[in-house]
Amino acid sequence: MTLGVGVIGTGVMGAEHVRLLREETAGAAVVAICDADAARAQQAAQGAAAFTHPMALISDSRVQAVVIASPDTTHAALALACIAAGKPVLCEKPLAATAEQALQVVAAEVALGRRLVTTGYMRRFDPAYAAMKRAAGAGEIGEAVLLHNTHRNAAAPGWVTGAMSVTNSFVHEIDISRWLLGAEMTRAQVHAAPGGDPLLITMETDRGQIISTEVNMNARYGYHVHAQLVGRAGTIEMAPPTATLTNRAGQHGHDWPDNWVPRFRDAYRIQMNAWVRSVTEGVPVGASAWDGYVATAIAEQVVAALQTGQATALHLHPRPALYP
Ligand code: ISE
Repeated sequence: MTLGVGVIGTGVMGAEHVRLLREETAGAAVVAICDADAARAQQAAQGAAAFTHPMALISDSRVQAVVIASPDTTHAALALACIAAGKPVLCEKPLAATAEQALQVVAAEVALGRRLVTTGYMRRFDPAYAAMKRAAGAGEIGEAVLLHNTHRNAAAPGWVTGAMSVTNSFVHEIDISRWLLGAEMTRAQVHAAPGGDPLLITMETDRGQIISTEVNMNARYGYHVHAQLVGRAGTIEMAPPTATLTNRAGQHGHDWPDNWVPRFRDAYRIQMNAWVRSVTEGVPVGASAWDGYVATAIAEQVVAALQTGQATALHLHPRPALYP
């Protein structure tokens, strides 16, 4: 069986998801594309149906499942529309622009009684993060007590405004830290360099672990994501994200990618294949709507902590039984 997928948005991530579905995903076909710009939608569609209104794509009978890759502020309403239409959806992170909107998505799934939403926290499918989780789970470094994260963008994308270094970038560390450590965040404090970038964010978990994260939107030299997990009996960290090392001009080293697409290419591919399989088999995979809510809710409270500079207790809505 081939799953008919409709993709909403043809920006950086929409284009990559379409490419993955067409070239590197088993069991799926792109049957529809939506972009507010009709010419862009038409061009990306390459013969598939082209829409300028996302609701038209979601209700089209050829579309069996949906990928949302439109701007962050549109995610929650579109995810809600997919749930109302009974269609599985891979929604780019963040799930919503506010915790309140994310909770509405959770509530809609709870009312339906089953999970249709996967939130695209693709780092869960990254081979390096997965290896770190496996090693920590197997007790190879003893009890994990600290996690150091580095999240550097070469340059802030043009659409980054206000607190988006937290709500659009740091949300990844919220999600991957919970996933790696198997814990929830309980406290956060934010230190900002003059001008507000970079940020150094510390969080504590309900298991007493400490997480430090540098979020840097203008590192200049390239896109650099790194994590090191510190256990009582050792550490495990990511190796440089390239297959080769170069000697040239008196220097030894590797190149850095420009942005997250090449760095997380494997993660996006593995995520897309796992999602298509999960839809076909009816078994949810990846970050849930609940995980999407948690990341956005904590990000919102971290933005408040950024204003005060104080250590702040973090709170979550009670977890519904649908998300064990
Ligand atoms: C972007 O939206 C992403 O999701 C990337 O993974 C992240 O590294 C980047 O900072 C975000 O702006």
